[in-house]
Amino acid sequence: MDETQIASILKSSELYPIPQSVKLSYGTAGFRADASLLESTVYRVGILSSLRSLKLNSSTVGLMITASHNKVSDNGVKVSDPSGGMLSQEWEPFADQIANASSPRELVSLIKDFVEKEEIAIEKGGEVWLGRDTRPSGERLLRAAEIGVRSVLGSVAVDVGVLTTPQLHWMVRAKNKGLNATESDYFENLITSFKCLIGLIPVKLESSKLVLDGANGVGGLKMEVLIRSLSDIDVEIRNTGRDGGVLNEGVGADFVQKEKVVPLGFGVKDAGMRCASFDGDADRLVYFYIPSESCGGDKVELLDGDKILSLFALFIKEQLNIIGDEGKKCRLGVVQTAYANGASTDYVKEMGLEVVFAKTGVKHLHEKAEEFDVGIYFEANGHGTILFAECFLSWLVGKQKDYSEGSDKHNAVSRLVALSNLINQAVGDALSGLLLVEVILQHMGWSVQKWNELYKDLPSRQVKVEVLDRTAVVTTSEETEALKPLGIQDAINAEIKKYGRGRAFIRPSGTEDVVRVYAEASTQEAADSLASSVAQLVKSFLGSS
Ligand code: NG1
Ligand code: ZN
Repeated sequence: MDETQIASILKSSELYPIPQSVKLSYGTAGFRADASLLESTVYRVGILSSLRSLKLNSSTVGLMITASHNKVSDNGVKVSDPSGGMLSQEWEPFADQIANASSPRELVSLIKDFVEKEEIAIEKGGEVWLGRDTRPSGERLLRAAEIGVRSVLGSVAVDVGVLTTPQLHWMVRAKNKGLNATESDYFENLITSFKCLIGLIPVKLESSKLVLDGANGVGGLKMEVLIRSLSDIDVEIRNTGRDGGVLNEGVGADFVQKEKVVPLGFGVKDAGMRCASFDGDADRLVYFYIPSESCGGDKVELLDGDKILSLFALFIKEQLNIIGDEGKKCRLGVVQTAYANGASTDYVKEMGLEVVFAKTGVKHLHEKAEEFDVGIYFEANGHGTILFAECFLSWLVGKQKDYSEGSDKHNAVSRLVALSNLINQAVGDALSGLLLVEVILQHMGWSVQKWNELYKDLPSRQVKVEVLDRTAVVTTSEETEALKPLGIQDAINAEIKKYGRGRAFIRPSGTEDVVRVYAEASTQEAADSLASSVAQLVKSFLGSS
């Protein structure tokens, strides 16, 4: 790094002093904190993104400003690698170091060492695309990111506007593959592949209306644009954020999945209707319906990420079976986390699929799904997608030419090819996931209730406990056992033993300052009670904040 470059970083970093008393870490999904604390972090992630681009031959890197399902006063920043996937985990320690560097001099010294170690030719100039969700703090943070990117001299920052997280990842991936990569190309791709799948439905019935909860975030707004071009789907969108509702407050996929109650704007008048919720940046999707017998109650029947995964697995398996012996050779696998409902795991295993487990956080699931010809991954919270291996996809495209048009095998192969285009291959995407669910339900001729009958969820409960120091909880690599604090796992095991089909675990959140508790048991009362006694244990071992 020459003197001009050093001077550039020293000068710009003076604008973004690090706030006192924050220690940030690049967790499950980048950095997250109260928005007022984040300017210096976002500025520094801007620098990191330029370096990442330079390291990879000036490929385009994405920088997304969002705190997803967290409250509106929070914000966050995460990086998309040129592949459209999450930032390589090898760079996370560097992200932590620079985010916490206490002075401009220390920052420069860390960057200098890293550039040398990674042999980054800093003179060439990188390219970073910057996206943000609808949070009011987004614009200010985006300016900080731009300054960070440009402080690496010769690097270009492109503001691609207000987007969902998966849109940015998709655009970055497309750009680096040399494909058309604007937001309209993203929509065009969804529209074409959705229409193709609709056209391949054997017996088309009239489909009923879907009611969507947009979490008062960016997803509902983008969905409004998308449905203008789609005639085979009837969607009513609520909680668009235009009617005074607050982002993620009493609405959205995280709220519905965790609380299992109706979001604001929904009620008994919607009983029996097929409903769906996005989260704040539209990378999570869950479905639900209000049972008619609830008579004014606010409980919902939830169809979470596990149920979406099961529906996708069933449909893909059906197409592979139609292709016959050659189709059956495809390695179709499923990736879940410890939060997956035990009943869903049993269901996919009974279908004959391989199931593997990954640590919480999509980056871990994504990596494992890449090992299959077709890998389906979902977190119970509704974040997931389907990955097609390049060689399997080329095989499918070849088969499209071999089979005669209109034959069952040709249709099955064409469905899989269209599906691979519809589903976002970069990250979980609520918009593309929703379109895929809708077309599969139409294909099967199923109502949401019929889909829900695939299997019955084991009752579960998730709670979070605020503690003095969540890093005091250390788990095994599968996150199902706590190694620290010493003795807590034995105490948890003793609680679990008291319940039929009991299962419980704790782990520190990577996105919030809490310890999460998950419990499953044969009845809801038992799951609630197990969760609450494990939460008590967490409080007594760690002390509550
Ligand atoms: P943390 O806060 O680390 O539990 C949450 C979700 C993850 C993932 C990230 C990113 C749960 C239990 N955890 O992580 O699955 O989606 O947020 O948004 O839902
Ligand atoms: Zn999200």
